[in-house]
Amino acid sequence: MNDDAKIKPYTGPAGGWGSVKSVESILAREGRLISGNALLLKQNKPDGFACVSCAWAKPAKPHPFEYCENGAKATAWELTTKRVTPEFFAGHTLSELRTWPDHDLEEAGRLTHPMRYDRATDTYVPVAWDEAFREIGQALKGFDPRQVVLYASGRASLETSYMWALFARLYGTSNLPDSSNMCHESTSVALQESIGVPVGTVILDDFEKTDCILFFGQNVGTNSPRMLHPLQDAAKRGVPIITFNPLKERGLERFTNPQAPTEMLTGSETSISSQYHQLKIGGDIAAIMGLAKILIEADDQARAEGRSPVLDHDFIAEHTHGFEAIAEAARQAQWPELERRSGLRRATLEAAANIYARANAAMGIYGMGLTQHKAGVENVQMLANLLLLRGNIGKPGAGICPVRGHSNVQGQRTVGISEKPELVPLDKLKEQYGFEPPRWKGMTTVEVCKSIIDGEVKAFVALGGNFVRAAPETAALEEAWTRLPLSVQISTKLNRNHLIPGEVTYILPCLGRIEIDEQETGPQAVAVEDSTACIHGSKGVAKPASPDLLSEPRIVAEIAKATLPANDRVPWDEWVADYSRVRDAIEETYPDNFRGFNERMWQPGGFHRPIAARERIWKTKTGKANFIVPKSLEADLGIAENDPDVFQLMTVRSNDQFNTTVYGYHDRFRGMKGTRMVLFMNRSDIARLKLEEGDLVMLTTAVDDGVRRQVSGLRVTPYEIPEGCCASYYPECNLLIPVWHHADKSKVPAAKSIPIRIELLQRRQPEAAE
Ligand SMILES: Nc1nc2c(c(=O)[nH]1)N[C@H]1C(S)=C(S)[C@@H](COP(=O)(O)OP(=O)(O)OC[C@H]3O[C@@H](n4cnc5c(=O)[nH]c(N)nc54)[C@H](O)[C@@H]3O)O[C@H]1N2
Ligand SMILES: Nc1nc2c(c(=O)[nH]1)N[C@H]1C(S)=C(S)[C@@H](COP(=O)(O)OP(=O)(O)OC[C@H]3O[C@@H](n4cnc5c(=O)[nH]c(N)nc54)[C@H](O)[C@@H]3O)O[C@H]1N2
Ligand SMILES: [Mo]
Repeated sequence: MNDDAKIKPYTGPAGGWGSVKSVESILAREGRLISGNALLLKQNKPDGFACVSCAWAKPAKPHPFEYCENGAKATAWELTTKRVTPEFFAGHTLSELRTWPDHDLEEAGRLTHPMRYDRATDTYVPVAWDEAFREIGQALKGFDPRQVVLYASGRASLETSYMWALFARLYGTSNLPDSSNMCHESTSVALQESIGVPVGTVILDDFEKTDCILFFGQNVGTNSPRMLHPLQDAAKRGVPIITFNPLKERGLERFTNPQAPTEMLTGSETSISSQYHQLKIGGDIAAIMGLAKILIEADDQARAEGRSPVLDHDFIAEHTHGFEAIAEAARQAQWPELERRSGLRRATLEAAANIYARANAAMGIYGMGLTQHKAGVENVQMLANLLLLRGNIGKPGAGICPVRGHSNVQGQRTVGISEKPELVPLDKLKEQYGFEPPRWKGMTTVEVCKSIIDGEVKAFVALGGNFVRAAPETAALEEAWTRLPLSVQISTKLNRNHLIPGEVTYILPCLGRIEIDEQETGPQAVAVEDSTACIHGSKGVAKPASPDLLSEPRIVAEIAKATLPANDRVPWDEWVADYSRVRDAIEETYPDNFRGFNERMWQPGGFHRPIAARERIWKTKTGKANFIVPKSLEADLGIAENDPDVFQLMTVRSNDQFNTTVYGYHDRFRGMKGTRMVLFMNRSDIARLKLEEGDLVMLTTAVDDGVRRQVSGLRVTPYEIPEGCCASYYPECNLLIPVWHHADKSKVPAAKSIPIRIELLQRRQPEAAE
């Protein structure tokens, strides 16, 4: 913990002056106060670049400053004037760098030169690009493609992602896990079964037409702050916003728009949530079943009495399958169990159900609070059930809205990065490029972790990300990583994964999306797909961090050329010279989604690819939207059930990080300053365990599989969170997640419900609690 750590409740709104100050301090720290400010004006603009932070939609008529506090931080972080050069590496062994905190690694600046690990000196040494490509290609040729993993973090553009997935299949592997496997894969699996599309159905326009928003398990003020604008507009129109979240999240309570001068001057705030329900971790299925029970029983009664129904029976009859089964499950569910599992009272759920029952068009918004559980898929399907009961899919102002994470994570799946062959038009690829693509199922992230730990993976090539830090089972994974024959990281900044070398290890530094990408035919643009399936162009505007950097498409093409036999139907060099030709190829593979790609990506607001469920076309096995009865009312069955000393731990993000990238040690909205090593607990749990605020504790995972997993030195911090639940930060707590602790159906690590025990390590120091 930093000496100046301070923990005090935060009393301001989300946004506001705190947000402006926070942006200015990071711009100053990264040496970018003046030029960074000018570049921010280009963020999320038709002639500018798409923010590298979250995947929230960009409006067609952007605000003058279409960025948020965290988008601005992400920009400043990428545009930093600091550099990690070959001299930097010469001066620091990996053993030394491993003692640095994550924050300091990335804070060291942008990577400038391709590097290869030298075991004799325990340092990275520079390598020429062509030599690196030749050696990597040579090594890949010698492996069984089934033992090679091509990981992608969700930031790379549609063009790069298409080339990456094509390279994998030409090479002969389906092992294409991406960050989505740790994130919204529960959504992709759940919604495909429920409504026949793997993505959300809501677009920005729907926010203007909705009259009820149900908000589950997403921390909008921190993780998708630009979404506060449509939420604020809706709240101002009087639209009820009903939030279900174990933690009181400031962005869901109050917001002052930092870009509205009068709001800033007068300090006026908008209340966001009209109802805020602090349910138990993993209590969503029970809570939503409770809502469904209230609606279904009220509907039974209304119909028996000849009053107008509560449910949309025309929609149910014409468009859905399985209504009777879900209705019966809801009628059978017992209130004592629903209350115990959700942690909410029946009266509370009635208050929410009353609002929902009156809305003509309602939407359900959610994030990692639903997806990262053992029953993450069932969580999402239960929300879909609730929406279907009143016909809330496929009409204006209604729909389901998973808030995606990385800025192109949804798009990567659209253009073929998937370990599931059935989701990719393999016959089309075969015809287009004249080869036989592999048809076997590739590994997900957790399967990759297991295989690395078991020593079965020969090579791991990463298109961005920080896999060892983001994945579960950190200790075993790091240890096994050192035996990987080949580890290649395509990256912009130094991170933990670079410090865990395999037998042969390369860092290949690339341009970021904000930088000008000059190729043979001139500066290139790329495209990304946001959370609402809207695709738009992005042009780099900043001078590259180093003349030695290559673009991601170029790096992918060079690795492919060095690995694969020549195939004149795959014009790697022509694609790199002119990315619009990659877009032509994407259009040829996916004509329905990408018709007129090169022109339409520059339309104001971009273009929406068609989402069948929006049109009430159901591409499911039954040909209808499916009500799906959850197997249990508990999202994390068996955890912390019978032992009061076992707690459910959720691992969340602070307002000063982007995933494993730690910008700083503050979490303004949660009142934390100077430390991330905290454990948020309910006051009565603190008292019951005879702990005190400021005590340092150790957490151990409460499972019995012969592995000891622990994190030490977390500071006990009282917080508004239900009893039996606690919260701490990701990635520090990833050490606690067993690799087998994941969503049953989607394999997303269950990072929001880790069973743990808490032990006192050290009594509070008198000054620590000030
Ligand atoms: N600034 C910033 N922006 C980001 C990111 C970042 O790290 N920093 N990461 C990006 C990425 S990749 C992603 S996926 C998104 C993540 O954005 P979020 O989905 O907001 O992810 P988390 O921070 O993990 O927070 C999850 C929320 O779920 C709540 N929660 C936990 N358990 C439960 C539960 O059982 N039920 C319910 N109802 N709620 C629960 C938590 O209290 C918390 O508010 O953000 C993206 N945007
Ligand atoms: N316990 C716990 N674990 C979690 C989660 C959780 O909530 N709790 N969340 C999960 C989720 S939702 C996600 S999405 C994953 C995130 O997992 P990842 O996507 O693997 O991790 P990031 O931290 O986003 O990756 C950061 C690194 O990406 C590189 N990078 C940044 N920009 C670029 C670029 O433009 N190009 C390239 N090539 N590289 C770039 C930088 O080197 C940086 O160090 O973590 C998951 N892990
Ligand atoms: Mo994510």
